[in-house]
Amino acid sequence: MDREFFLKNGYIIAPAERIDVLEQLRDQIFEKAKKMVDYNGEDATQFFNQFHHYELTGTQLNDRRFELYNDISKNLNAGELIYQAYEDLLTNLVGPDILVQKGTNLVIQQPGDSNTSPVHRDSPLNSPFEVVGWVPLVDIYATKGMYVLNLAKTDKALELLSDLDSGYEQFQKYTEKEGTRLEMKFGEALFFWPGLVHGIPLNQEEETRWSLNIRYKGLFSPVGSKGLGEFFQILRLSPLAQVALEHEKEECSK
Ligand SMILES: O=C(O)CCC(=O)C(=O)O
Ligand SMILES: [Fe+2]
Repeated sequence: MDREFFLKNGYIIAPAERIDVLEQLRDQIFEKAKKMVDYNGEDATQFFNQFHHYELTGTQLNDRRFELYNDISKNLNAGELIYQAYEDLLTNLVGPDILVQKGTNLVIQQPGDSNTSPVHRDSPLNSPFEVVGWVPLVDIYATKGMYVLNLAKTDKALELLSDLDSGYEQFQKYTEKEGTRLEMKFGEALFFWPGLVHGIPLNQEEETRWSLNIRYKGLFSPVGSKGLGEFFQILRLSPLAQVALEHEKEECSK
């Protein structure tokens, strides 16, 4: 992992260490998704990119997306698979005792859909000790993806936001202008510090974006508003932590 790049920018874009695991996850999502509409083909990429031709919007789309979210999180175990696909990088970033977000979010951003995430930061609210994994299931370019401010630009944007009169407008304009527009191939994932400012442009391409986002954090790092139990679960333990936790359980039950 390019440590220097992450330290400077607060994010990193990395190719999968195990593309086969990511392809397996994408193909399983595709198998579930194609049953929700009338598609009999075998091309996951084409299906995702051209999904807007089914003209699903509003609650119709939301209901299907929610069903898929449940499937992806529980049955496909996406948190584990994404970890396996980027294992060295994530262990480097987070350490050996790792929690994973229980639910893996799925975003389906169709061309022209103005229902996008506004410019925001995930932390504060979420713990600054989390890393966000943003994992597209299709290629990302121009307005099909997301824009992200690096650490220095995030500081500048927050300065603008602190002006109570025109703060949010300036903040939004600055982010749209200065943000790095993501250019990513399927197989690459973005990992970012949740304090970074990021936002979603109106998708003006002729393809739909399908992407996952999920959070990882160290077991022994401070929690935000979303803690272990409700929002996170244990993914990996160091041998020491495993012994210690089992021993603690025994002590409690004495
Ligand atoms: O992909 C999106 O539309 C939103 C992503 C986001 O804000 C996040 O993953 O924190
Ligand atoms: Fe976000």
